[in-house]
Amino acid sequence: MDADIDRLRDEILASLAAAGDLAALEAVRISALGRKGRVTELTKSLGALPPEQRREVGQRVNVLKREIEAALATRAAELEASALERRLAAERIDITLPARERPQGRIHPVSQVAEEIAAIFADMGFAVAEGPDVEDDFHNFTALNFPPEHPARLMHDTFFLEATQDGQPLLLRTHTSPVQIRHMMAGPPPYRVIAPGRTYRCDSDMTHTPMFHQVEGLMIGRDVHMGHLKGCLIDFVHAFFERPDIKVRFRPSFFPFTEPSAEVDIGCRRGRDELVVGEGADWLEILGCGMVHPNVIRAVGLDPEDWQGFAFGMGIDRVAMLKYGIPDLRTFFEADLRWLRHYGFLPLDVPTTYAGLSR
Ligand code: 2NM
Repeated sequence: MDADIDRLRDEILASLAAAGDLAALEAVRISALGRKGRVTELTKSLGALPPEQRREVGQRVNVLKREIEAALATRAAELEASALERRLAAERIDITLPARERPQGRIHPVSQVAEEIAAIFADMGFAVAEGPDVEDDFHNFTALNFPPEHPARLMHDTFFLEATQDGQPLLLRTHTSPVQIRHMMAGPPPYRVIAPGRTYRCDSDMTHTPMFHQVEGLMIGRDVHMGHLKGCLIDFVHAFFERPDIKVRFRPSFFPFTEPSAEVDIGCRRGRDELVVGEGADWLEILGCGMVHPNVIRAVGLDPEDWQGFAFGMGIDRVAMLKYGIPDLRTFFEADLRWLRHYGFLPLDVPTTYAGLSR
């Protein structure tokens, strides 16, 4: 009997050690300790033994039962631990890798520079205004004090559309000034806006494209004067080129919509085939400006004795080329992905004057 119990014990412990997973281990438990299990059957057979043996064998069977239970628990813990180990290995994530891929798209330098300019003027209290690309003669020319025979109105510069409105020819705006005219006619003064956007002129060579980008600004109040114009634009130039030491000069000029008018030059150095902004003894024109002409103030229904101010305009494409060293204007409009990956900006690097315009 003792030998039988020892053999049973060895067999059960061997199959228990051989169980490769929790399901196999459960099968071993049922075959040993289940209702029809071998140890259970052994317990049931004790009744057939003579009373003096029954007690001693009964104790040995109990010891066997507890030994098997303990071995089952140990093996179960082992199997659970190795199952967890395997799952952790299979589901491992390398958290040192970025969770998202770097964005592939790039912001075009024109968009980037327009955002930079808007951020600088936003700090000075200017809102952004927009208007239609298709304009009429009144908003693009007449309200801006262009005389009827002004050369800029001619077919040569302006794209006229075949479509008309109220018998008047429609055209593609030649500057963003009509946006400012619409802004002034839409609500009461004071005004402080910039108008960035596409503009069109029938001109195409090394340095001109038929569509280009402009940003204009307008500030109208009761006592806005030339000092405000100068301070505003000098601050802008320093902020935009991120160099407070750039030299700025105002040179008299002429525009139909401003009086007096000026052009703004910045200090630069012209090398063999390079142009460095902010050093050297040469000058480079970057924007036009002036005090808004009384005729323009009158055209939008205000009295120039009460309201006055300044306006300015500059080419976004041109200042983008200067700031980011892009040599050829025409490449801006070729939609060349290799060019865009080289000169473009990351979408998450939104320009602000406090975190840096360009990083
Ligand atoms: C420039 C230069 C000077 C200008 C004028 C106006 C308006 F609508 F207020 F009359 N907007 N922009 C202006 C003035 C534009 O571009 C070189």
